[in-house]
Amino acid sequence: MHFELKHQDKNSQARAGKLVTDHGEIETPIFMPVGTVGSVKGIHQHEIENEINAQIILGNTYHLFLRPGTEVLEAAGGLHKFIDYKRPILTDSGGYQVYSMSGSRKITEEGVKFQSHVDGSYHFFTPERAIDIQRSIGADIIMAFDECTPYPCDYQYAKRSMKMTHRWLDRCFTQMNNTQPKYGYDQALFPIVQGSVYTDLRQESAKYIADTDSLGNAIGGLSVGEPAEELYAMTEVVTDILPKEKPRYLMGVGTPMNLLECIALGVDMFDCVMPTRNARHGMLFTSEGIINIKNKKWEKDFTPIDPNGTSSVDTVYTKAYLRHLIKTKESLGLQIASIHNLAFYLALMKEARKRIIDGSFKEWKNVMVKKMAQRL
Ligand code: PRF
Repeated sequence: MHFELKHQDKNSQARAGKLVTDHGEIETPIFMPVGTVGSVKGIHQHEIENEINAQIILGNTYHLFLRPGTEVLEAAGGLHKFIDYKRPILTDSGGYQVYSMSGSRKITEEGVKFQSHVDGSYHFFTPERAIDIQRSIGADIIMAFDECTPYPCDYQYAKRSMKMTHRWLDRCFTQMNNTQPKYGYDQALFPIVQGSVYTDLRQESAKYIADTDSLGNAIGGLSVGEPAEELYAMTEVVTDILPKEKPRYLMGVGTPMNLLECIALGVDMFDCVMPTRNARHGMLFTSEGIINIKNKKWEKDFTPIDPNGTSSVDTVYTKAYLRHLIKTKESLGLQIASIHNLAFYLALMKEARKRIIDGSFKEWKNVMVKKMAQRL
């Protein structure tokens, strides 16, 4: 895998680049739809590629380990073959899901003991184990095993946790060096910066991670309930330190506005459940603002879902029909809304990239963040 920095914006830290993997190229900035258990909820792989035009999707080690399990994934020949998806995949390490999903958990220097949210069974993840499982899944980009601190988090806890995440990172790299990819293509390990909302800890963590010979880096521990100003401030502290020639991935972020602001701070990659989760509740993101399609005002609105939208559902179906489908909890409604939101996120990234290259990113971004925050 390698990354080519194609263009650096003159008026912000925004960059346009190209990430080359054995499963194809990714033009950055990019948004990665979340396919937790090997499916982007409600959307066929065919639509992921052709309607949404995603270049990379995300899977979760925690979920895939619990179901279907590594035995099935290995027998299938890896996740790509199992789900019949030929483009790049990234897996998160479980370092976040064991905290957000599982019942009880106990963190020690060795690793994390946790209880499955599926059947209550107990499991133990270590940095080595997280690498082994990600070898079995076979994603192109795999993540280091970390602790994502909650918000708020006191300084001493954040500091101890960050230091442990760094020691866990060393163990992840050692395990990478002691093992081989299982399916004949490369896997790149991305380390994760932690440090909560403390500038000195974020700087220390970013320096530690900048000194590794990783092919890309991630920023974790944000978008966990802190105000947006803190998200931006910490992102900027970290992107100032992380090497320019490697891609930067901001984990679990965020709203369309968050994405544009963080692109301006030098972030290249994003993932978030928001476009799909909010779609299931009838919330649509558009270039003119946010629509709650369940609202009565759309009951007899027979205009297209989004006349400016890039996916076919945007112009084929009306707002009134989508409202009806969501109100009656039809699975087709969730599907159409999810395709719309994901296509919107991907089109936004594509436009951002074009604007970075032609020099109009900053002005465009400032207009867009205002428009997209409106409620229609
Ligand atoms: N660590 C990991 N995955 C994550 C996060 C993190 O800190 C976040 C933070 N918002 C989302 N996903 N491993």
